[in-house]
Amino acid sequence: MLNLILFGPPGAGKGTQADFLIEKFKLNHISTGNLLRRQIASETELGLEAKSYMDKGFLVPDSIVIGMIRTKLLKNKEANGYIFDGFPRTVAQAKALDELLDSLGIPITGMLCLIVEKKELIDRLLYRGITSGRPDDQDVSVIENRIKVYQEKTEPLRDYYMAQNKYHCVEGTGSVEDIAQRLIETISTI
Ligand code: B4P
Repeated sequence: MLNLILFGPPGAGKGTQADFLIEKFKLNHISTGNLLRRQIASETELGLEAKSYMDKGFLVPDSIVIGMIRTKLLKNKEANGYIFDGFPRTVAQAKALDELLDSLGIPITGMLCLIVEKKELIDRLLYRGITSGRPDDQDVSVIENRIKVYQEKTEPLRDYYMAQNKYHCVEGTGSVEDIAQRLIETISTI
């Protein structure tokens, strides 16, 4: 089973590359961003709470996100493997994921990190703000807050997965196809 985590700052191309890898390796896509946006669109209680954090560029509380992942994993036990996109984003989430996967007997194969510089991230997200209407992509100060939260809360996960020998990085600029090729080559070496 191939179980991958896509890692990187907001706008690094996690969702974009997940689409390629799902097609190539026939994996299940678990994107916490997409799951949360679905809850917001359905105007559920969870969605309304999540929106108040997301619109300001803050992380949604761990308890909400971990509960969503647990439900999703237990529903898809027969999958070929998973791509976790945008999860885990905190050390508490990484530990919860390890516990959950241990109980299901499915280890993480590796974490794939996309490296992109800050100006490029901001340009990409502002452009997506125009084309998609996503509220968290429309204001530079919200985007900068997301990048700051990433540096403070999410980057420490690099050490967590490095200690398990599971951390791999590729350059995240260039054409979407070239980056996908870099990821596929990295996966073949794991
Ligand atoms: P996410 O939905 O995960 O959004 P994201 O970090 O902005 O990345 P995404 O994957 O969507 O974008 P991508 O880089 O592919 O999270 C949104 C919010 O949800 C978070 O801020 C947080 O509030 C909440 N949340 C989600 N998960 C959470 C968790 N686990 N815990 C707590 N809170 C959580 O692409 C960005 C743009 O770049 C796209 O427009 C794309 O077309 C473009 N792009 C991609 N590759 C490119 C390339 N090579 N060249 C040029 N443009 C490119």
